[in-house]
Amino acid sequence: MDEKIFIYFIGTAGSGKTTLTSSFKSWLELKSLNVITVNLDPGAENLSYVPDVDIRDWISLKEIMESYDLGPNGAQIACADMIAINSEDIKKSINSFQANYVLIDTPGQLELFVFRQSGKFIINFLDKNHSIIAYLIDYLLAKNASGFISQMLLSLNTNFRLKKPQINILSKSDLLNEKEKEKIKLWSEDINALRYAIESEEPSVYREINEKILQVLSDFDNNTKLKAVGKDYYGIDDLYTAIQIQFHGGEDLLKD
Ligand SMILES: Nc1nc2c(ncn2[C@@H]2O[C@H](COP(=O)(O)OP(=O)(O)O)[C@@H](O)[C@H]2O)c(=O)[nH]1
Ligand SMILES: [Mg+2]
Repeated sequence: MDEKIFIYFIGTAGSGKTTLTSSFKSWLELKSLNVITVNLDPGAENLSYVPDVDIRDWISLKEIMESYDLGPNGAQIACADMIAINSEDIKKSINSFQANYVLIDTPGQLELFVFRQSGKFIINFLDKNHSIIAYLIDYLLAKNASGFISQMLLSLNTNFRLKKPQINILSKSDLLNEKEKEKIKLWSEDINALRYAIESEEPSVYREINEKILQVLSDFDNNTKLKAVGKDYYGIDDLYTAIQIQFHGGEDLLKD
């Protein structure tokens, strides 16, 4: 079967997108599955994997800075918009590979891909129906209830913008102790536990706004359940299973 599934790793800067792209690729290869990687970050400097398709072959952050006399932030924005201009070439290059899984590492800053037009455009252009978002939440930003809630809102915002199936992932979970990991997972599964935590953290004067936000999260609770991943392939099998359930009704493509 050579139908491709496109998996986009999205998250705030430093949330672990590149690292997870790399470890998911080697995990799939260990299982003898066909996988390719695509780097869509024009500003990437040191990648921990060798991309099969690389946006840097078409766009150079340095050249854009020099040609248009832009600083690094302006150039990142211009480069992000140029991803769409190169979409035809990117698609051709991806289609020249036989692969079941296409892992796509997105630009460092989430807003460059999620809030601008080019991200949504390229996802639908490459494959409207077989795309899934692996949304990474940095454990460091989710350790208290207020941080956790804002990360969840950002995840919902991504879902609202891109309108694709989405799996929420707690990244770098090897840096959390079991108690912390369980606490964060509980918040993602039990809105009352989250309500209790935010009420203990913030003065009651904020209760009304907090309650409204909790209501939004609770209404979209299919999107909040977290899968924890970390070093040494921790949690990767759960991530793989969640993707299989989305596209193959749980059928396992593992050959061994
Ligand atoms: N301990 C640990 N560190 C990680 C993990 N994933 C990423 N990191 C570190 O977090 C930093 C940012 O990761 P990176 O993949 O470049 O994030 P990106 O900006 O989202 O692509 C790097 O120093 C990584 O080594 C993980 O699962 N465990
Ligand atoms: Mg990266």
